Amino acid sequence: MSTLARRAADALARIGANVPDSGDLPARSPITGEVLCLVEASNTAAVDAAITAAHNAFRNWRTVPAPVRAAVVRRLGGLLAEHKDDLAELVTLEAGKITSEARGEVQEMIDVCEFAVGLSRQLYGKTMTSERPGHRLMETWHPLGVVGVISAFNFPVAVWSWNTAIALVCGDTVVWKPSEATTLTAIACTALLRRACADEGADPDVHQLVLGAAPVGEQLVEDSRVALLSATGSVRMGRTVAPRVAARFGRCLLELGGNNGAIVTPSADLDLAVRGIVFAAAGTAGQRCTTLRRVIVHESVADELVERIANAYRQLRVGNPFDEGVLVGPLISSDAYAAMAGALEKAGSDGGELICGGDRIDVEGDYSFYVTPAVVRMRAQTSVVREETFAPILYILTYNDFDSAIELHNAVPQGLSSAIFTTDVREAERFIAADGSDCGIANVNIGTSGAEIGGAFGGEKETGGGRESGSDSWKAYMRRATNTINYSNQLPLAQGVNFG
Ligand code: UN1
Repeated sequence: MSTLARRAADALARIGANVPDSGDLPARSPITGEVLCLVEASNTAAVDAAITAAHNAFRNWRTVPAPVRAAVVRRLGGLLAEHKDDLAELVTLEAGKITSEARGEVQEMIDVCEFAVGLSRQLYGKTMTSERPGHRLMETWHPLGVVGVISAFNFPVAVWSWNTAIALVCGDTVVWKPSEATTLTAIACTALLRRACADEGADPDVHQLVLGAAPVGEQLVEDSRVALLSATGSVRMGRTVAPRVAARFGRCLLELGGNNGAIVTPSADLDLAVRGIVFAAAGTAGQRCTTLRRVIVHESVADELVERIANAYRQLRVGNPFDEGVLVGPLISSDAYAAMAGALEKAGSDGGELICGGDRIDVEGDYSFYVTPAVVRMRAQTSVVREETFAPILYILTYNDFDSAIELHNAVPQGLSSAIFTTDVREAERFIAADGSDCGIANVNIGTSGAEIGGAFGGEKETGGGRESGSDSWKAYMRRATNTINYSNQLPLAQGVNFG
């Protein structure tokens, strides 16, 4: 067994999960490109059985009071805190994140569990005044059913927890299909949740794990017992999923691509802007959906900003994500590297000037893909800049009047996250106003990534319109009933209708 395979097996064993050893799905590590172990994929019958089990479990789970359901989520949060390092180790092994970011991802899970526990006593419905005497009008929120969760490799555990912690307190049951690239973290999370259910005397069937490639997800898409499909991934995936779920009148919650921009104005605190930009653009090797991909900077400060970013980039250590001091780990696959190289070439032929980075470097041999984060100065927002390339490429564009900066910012098909760096209150307010950023997340003086769980997370346009995690995102996981109660002995009709 190699060192990495041993680390994975040990972390799984400490968590109390079975260590997989056979099957046709290779669990790989992007750190070296090696196969850590083989995992069994779910065949059609297994996916069907998982949906059936979740569907059956729902019948009882929906009647358990929400604060009682929350006990499972509270326990899950406790187990996650206890196994934070073990789960973070698996996240680093499978997704290639540096340790601090992997731990941050697990912290995000712990936070969302806490949030969901509080939420379990706040699934509020409104009471409205009725137009009829002796009547009360109100709304109640009820569990929806089975929630299918399709998640991506880059947040292999946090995105599952945003969905699952909230869905469980809402009274739904869950069938999870993680990315094929991150099956071990999924096995680990499932083991912890099963333990939480056992400790709290809850039915473990409320959560089901299914593993495999796209056809497994398609089964969730097509099965009318899946009431809500919450899918995180590419715009291309969303385009196939959304119409198929809509065709059976199911619900979708989509978190698709981002192409996040930051405007830097002449009044910006450049020290702060540089730090915010570098973390958002190069962190996680550019593989967050919230990664900063475009900077739109005022001409008067553009040269200075670019020089400072390039200086900071030259100091970023790229390498094995377990190594102390490394800030940028590997890309997930050879395809990711090919996409990055292709985009850089296209940007070059569009007249872009490569300021720094973009090189593949040998860290752990031929089967792993490490790159130096790239900065490219563009003369115009050409098609390659309007696309999301899931790699660390930061395009720099310039502007000379603020309205055109906002126009340029919004002139991409995606609408997830955005930021402005300014000390001018008018610019800051305008950026977050109705005619400012058109994104689901609009920040002032912080970067585009690293959102807290307390807010609703998601975006507009091709990002898909879904909202997960905090605020009132829970409403997507429940159905609303409007109730009119007549406590009089008359039967007045609404709108003054008289019927004999
Ligand atoms: C994602 O990349 O899919 O805001 C999610 C952030 C993280 C979540 C990113 N809290 O960057």
